[in-house]
Amino acid sequence: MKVYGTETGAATHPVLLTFAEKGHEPELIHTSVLGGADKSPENLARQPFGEVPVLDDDGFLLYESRAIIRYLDRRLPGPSLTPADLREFGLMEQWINVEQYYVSGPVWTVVRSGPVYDLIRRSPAIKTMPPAPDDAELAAVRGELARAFDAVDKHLEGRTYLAGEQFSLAEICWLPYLTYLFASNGGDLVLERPNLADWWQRTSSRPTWKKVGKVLDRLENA
Ligand SMILES: N[C@@H](CCC(=O)N[C@@H](CS)C(=O)NCC(=O)O)C(=O)O
Repeated sequence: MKVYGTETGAATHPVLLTFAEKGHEPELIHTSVLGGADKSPENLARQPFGEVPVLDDDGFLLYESRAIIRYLDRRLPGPSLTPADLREFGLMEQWINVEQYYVSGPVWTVVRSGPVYDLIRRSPAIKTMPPAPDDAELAAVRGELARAFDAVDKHLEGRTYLAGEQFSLAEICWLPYLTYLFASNGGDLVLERPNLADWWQRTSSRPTWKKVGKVLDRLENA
């Protein structure tokens, strides 16, 4: 199978991590976001919104990272990343939605204030990207993250993972954004919440994530 994306992309990471957790490795076709390849006619034919990742499974094309990981979990042999228990399944879906609606957007605003964006600013692509947030905007998004992280910290009391005892697709959705938050001077928001900090330690140290969770450190990688 092929994945169009970048090895440092927070939206490509869940797909790469799902492959790794299932014991597989896709062919990653580097589609440079900073180089504008995501907006190329070829990529727009695959992904009409001009984004990556896109999965190509023997000619069957699928986009949207959270759809791709659910597909892969059923498509690939290997350990299931979806709890069989109905309530645990519900919790997994709840926390995927919390990531999508309350976490990844604010995290990206924090990223725009930090060292990763200092690097991106040296790229010609910065013309098409929003500016760094001012102090008021940064404080507001940190407040939004604090609210979401208070909720997850409370939920993780007495639990190993977001859905219960099993590492699931919910962890796969959260890890990339928290990793970029740490790389952007926002790790204090995680570490000051004890249950979330323990969960972070448990999940970010997985060999699969250490292998695929590469943060942008060179413009050529993005
Ligand atoms: N909702 C999409 C978002 C994908 C996304 O934001 N991808 C980034 C790269 S990591 C991208 O394509 N950025 C280009 C852009 O924002 O125009 C998904 O989850 O697949």
